[in-house]
Amino acid sequence: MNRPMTVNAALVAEALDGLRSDPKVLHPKWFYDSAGSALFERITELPEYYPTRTEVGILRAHVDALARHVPEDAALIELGSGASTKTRILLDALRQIAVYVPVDISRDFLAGVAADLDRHYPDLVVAPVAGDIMQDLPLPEPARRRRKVGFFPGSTIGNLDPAEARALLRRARDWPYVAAFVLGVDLVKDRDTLVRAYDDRQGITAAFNRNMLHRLNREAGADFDVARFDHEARWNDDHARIEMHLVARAPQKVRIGGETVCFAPGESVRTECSHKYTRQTLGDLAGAAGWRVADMPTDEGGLFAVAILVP
Ligand code: AVJ
Repeated sequence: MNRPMTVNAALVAEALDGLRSDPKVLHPKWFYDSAGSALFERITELPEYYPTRTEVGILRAHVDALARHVPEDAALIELGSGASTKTRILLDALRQIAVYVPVDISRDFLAGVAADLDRHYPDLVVAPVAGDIMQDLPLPEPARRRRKVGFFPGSTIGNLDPAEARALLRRARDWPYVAAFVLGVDLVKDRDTLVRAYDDRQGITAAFNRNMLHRLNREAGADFDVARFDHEARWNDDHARIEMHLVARAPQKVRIGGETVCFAPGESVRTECSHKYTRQTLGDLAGAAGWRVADMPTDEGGLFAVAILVP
């Protein structure tokens, strides 16, 4: 007999809230179960998805420009650290970093990353913090009295709406002894390049998007007929963002949390926004949070930028 499923109550509540809103939305944080995280790793290697490889290239080519803004004996605080792959570019080049604070929602994942970093960087103090980067998290003791540099790569700030992005940068600006903030941002460019980056030919991004509905079926007791939802990546010019949608091909009645959610034919649920910036809009965002853009190196193609913000 199948074990009764343990329902993820937070997921049920938040999903119902989003599915009752108009337009229907779901939060992108729910993408990242183990299946979703594995699909995202595959996305980063897709030919159409340029951000990851482009940002790594910029970090490698401009690490000296970064070094000028990292004080001696600094604490590097990374938001949404994940596998800390890009961080190693900084840790290898910037010997002045004495403390590394990876902040991530997954406690288990952090433990693995911290243990691995301890082995590779014996002189580095690694002080992981498990938590939601949208909350005001307490900084660990080894970082408190040190000069701090924030690191938020990947253009993950693009997932936040402007008010949330401003609030996150403002919280970092209020860190005691903050010296700089290194921020990966995807830049506004031609619509086709942007849409292709979120709707690849192999359908990996479509599978990543649909996995959200599989997760709701697995963990929230929903009964989405996932195959009857089409993946769509749309450029929203008014908000300068790519939106990922799952579009109902036919009328759908979905049971979740003891309620019924109805989709009309063609109706979508928006699962993610990825805001894109220009030098001007990034400068406006940084300025509104108390920062100044000291430098903003890009790749030769001008696809992506690493903004170095200073107080
Ligand atoms: C990890 C949030 C930066 O917005 O580009 C990739 C996630 N979504 N392909 C992004 C994502 C579809 C990615 N971030």
